[in-house]
Amino acid sequence: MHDTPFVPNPNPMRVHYNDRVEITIFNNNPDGHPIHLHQHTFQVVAVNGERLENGALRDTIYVEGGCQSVTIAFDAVNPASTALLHCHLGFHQEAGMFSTVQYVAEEKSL
Ligand SMILES: [Cu+2]
Repeated sequence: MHDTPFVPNPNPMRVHYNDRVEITIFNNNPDGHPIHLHQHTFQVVAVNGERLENGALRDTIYVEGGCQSVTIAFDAVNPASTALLHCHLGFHQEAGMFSTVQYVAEEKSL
């Protein structure tokens, strides 16, 4: 099934070690997408812009179709490798729903 070789993402999301990272995933498609982040546990902190008090801890979140959004937050504490962020449906992945989170070493500008 996965004959396509891994191609490094030319435009990864860049994070610094110990950052608290928030990502909002918008789904303007009619299909839902199970979005999976490797090597981190994230918290669901908002659904459709509504902040949650104690959102679930997950490594995959189903983002429903029809202009729904989910915001996840995670601590960037696993710099061992590039973390993959992608839809878990293979045919969506192969169509391009695939990104990466890359740790960068530079000091943050204050
Ligand atoms: Cu998908």
